[in-house]
Amino acid sequence: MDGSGNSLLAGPEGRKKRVCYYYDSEVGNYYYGQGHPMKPHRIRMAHSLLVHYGLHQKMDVFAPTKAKERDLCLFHADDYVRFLKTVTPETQHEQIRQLKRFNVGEDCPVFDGLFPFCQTYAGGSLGGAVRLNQKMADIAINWAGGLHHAKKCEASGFCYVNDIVLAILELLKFHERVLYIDIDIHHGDGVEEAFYTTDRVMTVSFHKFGDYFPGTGDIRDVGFEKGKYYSLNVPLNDGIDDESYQCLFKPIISKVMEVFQPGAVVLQCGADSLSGDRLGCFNLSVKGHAECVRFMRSFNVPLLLVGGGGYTMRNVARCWCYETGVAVGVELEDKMPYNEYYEYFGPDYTLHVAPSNMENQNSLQYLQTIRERLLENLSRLQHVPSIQFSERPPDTEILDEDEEEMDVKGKIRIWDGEFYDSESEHAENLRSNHDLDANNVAALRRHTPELTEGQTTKRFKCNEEKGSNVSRNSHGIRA
Ligand code: V1D
Ligand code: CA
Repeated sequence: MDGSGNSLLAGPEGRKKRVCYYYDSEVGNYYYGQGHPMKPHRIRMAHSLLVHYGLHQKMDVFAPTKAKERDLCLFHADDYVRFLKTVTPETQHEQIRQLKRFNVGEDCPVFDGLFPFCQTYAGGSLGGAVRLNQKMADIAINWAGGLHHAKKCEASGFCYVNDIVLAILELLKFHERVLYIDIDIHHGDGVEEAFYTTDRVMTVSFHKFGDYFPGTGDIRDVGFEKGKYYSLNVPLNDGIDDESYQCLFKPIISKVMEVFQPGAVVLQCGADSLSGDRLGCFNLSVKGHAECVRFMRSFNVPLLLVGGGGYTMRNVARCWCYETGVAVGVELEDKMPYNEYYEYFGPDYTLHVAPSNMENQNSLQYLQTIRERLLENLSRLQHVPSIQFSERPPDTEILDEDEEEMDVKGKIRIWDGEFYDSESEHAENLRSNHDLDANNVAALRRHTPELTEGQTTKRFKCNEEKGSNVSRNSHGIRA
C-alpha cells in the first residue's frame, strides 16, 4: 500500500505486470475546432490526474516517436497519407475534390498540426506493440490512440489514421493470432474491415446499434471467406448498465480466449460508453468500464490498451486514470489528489461518479438471446487456426536516437512546464522504438498480403478520384 491506494498485487489477478505508458506533452494542444466534440485535451487531463496519483512511478513512461509516413502507408494508401501530410486549414479550399474523396470535412476537419497529431497517436500505439513484441512489457498503454474508424483511404468519425490496425500488423510479426476488443460505444468498423477476411485477427465490438454512427456492426456480420466467424458484433440498446454489460462481456470473451488463443490482445477503451457521455447513451460506471480491463489483464497475455471516443472530458480523465491504476495493479482512492485540472471534477472531486437512473433498454431476454447467438458462432470455431510462418518478418529494430534528441528525450515531460527525471530502469526511453524500414514493409506485405493489400470485395474499395486513370486489379491493388 502507498499514497495512491491499495495494492491489488496479492489478489487472484495479482501477478505484477510491467506496464509501459506512452504520452506526448503536446497532444493536448491539438484542437479539432470550435463546437467539435473530440478534444485531445482530455488526454492531458487523464495524464495529469494519473501523475498526481503517483502512477507514473509504477510504469515506464515514454514520449512516443512520431510514426513516419512509410509506417502509416503499411495500412493506408500512399495518396491518402500524402494528402493528410500536405493539407492545411489555409489551403484546403483549393482541394475540394480531395477533401470529399478522403471524407475530410465536418466530422474529420482539417486543423493545425493534423499530420503531427496523426503521427503522434499512431507512434504511441506502434511503440507499445513493439515493446510488447520485445517482451519488455506485459501491458502497453496509449490513451491518445484507439481511433478505430479510419479506413485505408478515408477518414471517418474523428479518426484519420488507424493506429489500431497499424499496431495489430506490428503484433502479427510475432504472434500468430491477435484479438481485438472494442468497448467504445461506436462500432469498431475500421479495424473490423481491415481484418474481415483473415483468421489471424479476431475482432469483437460491443456497441450501440440502430440509428447510430457508423451504422455497421449487425450481429449477422461475422467475417468473410477465411475470416468467417472471426468477426463478432455485440449490438446493444440504450441504457446498458455494468451488470448487463458484464453478463455479455465475460462469457463471450472467455469463450473467445478459449477457442482463439491469441498471442496478444488489443483493447480499445473508448470512454463514450460511460454514463453521461455527451455523445453516448450507455450507463456504465468507471468501475464497470474498467472491469473489462481488469478481466483482460487476468489472462496474462500481452495487452495493448488504447483510448478512443469519450466526450465528457472529466469522466474520460477519471476512466483512463482509474484504468491505468488497474493495469499497474493499484486500487486508487476515490478522493482525488489536487491536480492542474481540479476544477473540472467539482463539486465532489472524486474519481467515481454514480451512473444515472436511465432505463436499461436491454431486457434480460435480449441479453440472453444475443449471448447464445454469439456463443453459437464461436462454437463453430472448434480449433485455433494453424498458421505456419515459413520465414518470420524481420524484427523491428530499436535504433538509438541522435544525441541532440536524446538531450531532450532523456527526461520525459510529465505535464507542461515540468520534467520528470527518468529512473535508470527507464533508460530505454532514449531510444526510438518503432522504426520500420523498407525491408520490414516488404516482409510484412509478403507475409500478410491479405491484411495490407488484398481487400477484394467492393465494401473495401477506396473512392477513386473522378477522372483518375489509376487502374486496379481484382485485389484493389494499383496496377
Ligand atoms: F456533434 C458534432 C459536432 C461537430 C462535428 C461532428 C459532430 C458529431 C457528433 N456525432 N459527429 C458525430 C458522428 N457523425 C455523424 C455524421 C452524420 N453523418 C453523415 C455522419 O453522425 C460521428 C461520431 C464519431 C464517434 C467517434 C468515436 O467515438 O467512435 C471515436 N472513437 O475513437 C475516436 C473517436
Ligand atoms: Ca465498440
